Amino acid sequence: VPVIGIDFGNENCFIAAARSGGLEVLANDYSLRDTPSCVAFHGKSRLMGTGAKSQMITNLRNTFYSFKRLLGRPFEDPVVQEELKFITYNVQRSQTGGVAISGDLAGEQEIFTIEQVAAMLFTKLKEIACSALATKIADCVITVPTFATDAERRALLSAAKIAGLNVLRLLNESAAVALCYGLYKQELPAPEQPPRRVVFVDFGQSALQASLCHFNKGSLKMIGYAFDSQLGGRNFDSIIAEHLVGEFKTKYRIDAKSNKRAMLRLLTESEKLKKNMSANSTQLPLNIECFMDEKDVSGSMKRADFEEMCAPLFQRVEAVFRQLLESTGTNPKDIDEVEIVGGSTRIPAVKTLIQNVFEKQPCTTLNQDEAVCRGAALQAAMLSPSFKVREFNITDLQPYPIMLQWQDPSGLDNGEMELFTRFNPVPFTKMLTLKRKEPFIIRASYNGPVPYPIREIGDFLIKEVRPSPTHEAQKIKIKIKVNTHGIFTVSTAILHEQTEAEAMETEQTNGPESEKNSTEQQQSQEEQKMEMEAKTEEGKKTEDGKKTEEGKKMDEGKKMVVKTTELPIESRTHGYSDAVVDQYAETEAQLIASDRQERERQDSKNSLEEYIYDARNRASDETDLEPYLKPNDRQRLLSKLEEMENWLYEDGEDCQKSVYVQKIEDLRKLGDPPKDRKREYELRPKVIEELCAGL
Ligand code: ATP
Ligand code: K
Ligand code: MG
Repeated sequence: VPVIGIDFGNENCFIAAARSGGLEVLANDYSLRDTPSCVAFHGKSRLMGTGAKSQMITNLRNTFYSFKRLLGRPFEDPVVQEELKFITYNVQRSQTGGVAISGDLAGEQEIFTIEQVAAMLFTKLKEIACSALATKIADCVITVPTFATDAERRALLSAAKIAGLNVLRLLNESAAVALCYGLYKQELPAPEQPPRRVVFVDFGQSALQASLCHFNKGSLKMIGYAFDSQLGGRNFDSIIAEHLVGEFKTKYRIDAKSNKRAMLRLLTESEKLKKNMSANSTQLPLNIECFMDEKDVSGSMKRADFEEMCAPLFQRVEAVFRQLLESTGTNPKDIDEVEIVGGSTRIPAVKTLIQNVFEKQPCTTLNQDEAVCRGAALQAAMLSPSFKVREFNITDLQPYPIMLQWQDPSGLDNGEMELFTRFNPVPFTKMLTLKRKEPFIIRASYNGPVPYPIREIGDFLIKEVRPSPTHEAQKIKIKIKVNTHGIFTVSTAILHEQTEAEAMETEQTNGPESEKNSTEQQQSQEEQKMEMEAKTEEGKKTEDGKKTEEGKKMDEGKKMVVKTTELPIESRTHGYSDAVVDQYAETEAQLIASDRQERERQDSKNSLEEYIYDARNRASDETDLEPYLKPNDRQRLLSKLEEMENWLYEDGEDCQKSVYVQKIEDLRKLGDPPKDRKREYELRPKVIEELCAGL
């Protein structure tokens, strides 16, 4: 069974498949390897990918794009408000406070959450993979920006689930690139030798990410991430466009900003100009016909002007590179190589900055556009039981420290600690031990600024906690993890109760704890575990690396045992409940069905149209069917065809599939007999033909 890796970009998606033959980047229904992250409503059906992008300029209100960065965000988020500047479709606050879009679908004004829109794109990506591989596909790895927070990761997972994808792992984009490098690079240092130290720079359409990774044979270890989540190729396009808006104002007395369509065209042309400037340093033209007020406009620019205009952006690029060095305590001399991916690393000034900061020429060992999806497909293959991939160990990390706070209803033992530091490996599990008599809440939040308006990750209510028979607080061991998707969870809470025992002196387990442990280990062998005991009496925190064996600690002869019980946990996190995701999945399935219905309807309408043209041409062709029709029959057929054609453009414009099928049947009664006669004649054995000729 093939598995796929999806690079979900803000501008373009790429899909790679792993199958027995190896790794392959898939082409879509337009034979293109990049599929625009674009969804549109067009009449009765949806268009996704290339089809959606190509009709965008004539269907602005119903074409949805640039939604990757809106997933999981509250509508009031300044980032969302900022994104709205790039957007020409209608956006509103969703019922749950997130982002929703509205558009015309089949004559109705429909509202969908932004996660549903992303799911529509995933439906398309899934279809592309299914048709390219000629089999059903569900298992995949999807990449996510390294800086994506818990809420955004949950939203992305929901979107994939709505589209019926089974996400084996949300993989950080930089980790995907690193994995791609690690598996293809020959001659990596042996495990006991100093690692090969590689910086990866991914500069896409909406964000800049840099990472430092250490490689040995068979393993990679992420050391640090730095990024500017609000700086991408589109920011350069905007600066060029802004400049031209100013020029057009004085030159043509046109205010381009007053017209959304004009602005979008200007941005598109500015992007083209930007790409041309990457290859040429001479003065380059920009022309747009019939731009506004029926005026043609033109402008020009050269690379030096562009670099001057965009200097503030280049400073931000440099800041990210320097931050990577600083946060990882790395000297440029300690870096062996810098690899670049993402479309915006093609800008010459970005390469110069890399050279300046890291003191080496950037390399393009990897395919700049496809490294992310290839890495994702490799990870998918590694996680799928149907593949045997060379043993390769990935230690990824998460870029933000996570703080835990827990309250004591009595108010005496409130506490907090930074449970996960910045650059803590992922996935990672920690054990926290608390003493409690009654249910309590653990709150997780990011301990420092994140590119998301809310620092809280979630509240986790540990239920059914009870005091000991002697009314004392009891030990509760809580398993906390940042899972393989980079999502924070409180996975189990075990109450350790001392009880008097009759005969047994061993530890009893009520909950399925031990079982769970082993399955978890199977799931991620690289997962690291650490235990810690948290005590907050007198404000002290102590960490304890060893597991205390309860049974042995008991005084001998007292016949006390520890009974463990798994406690229910109520998680309140960002994102949708399973029930809502299921409901959205149902809606998506209905939309897929109605798209298919509409496609079939259109197909049968087209068949009728074709039949009419074909029959008319052939009936009038003396080298074809004309000799096989009596003049009266021919006249009848032609007028029937004309009648049908008129019907098609009037009442027949918009009918059910069955109506067109019936009309074709009706036409056939008149149109097929001459065809049959001709065929019969041509197939008639030569002998008979000769016989006839002799008569
Ligand atoms: P993101 O990673 O931000 O989600 P993405 O993965 O869709 O976005 P990419 O496909 O890596 O983005 O890059 C697209 C960006 O690269 C666009 O802004 C595009 O203008 C820019 N780009 C592509 N080619 C060139 C070039 N030759 N010179 C300058 N910029 C380029
Ligand atoms: K991409
Ligand atoms: Mg990208």
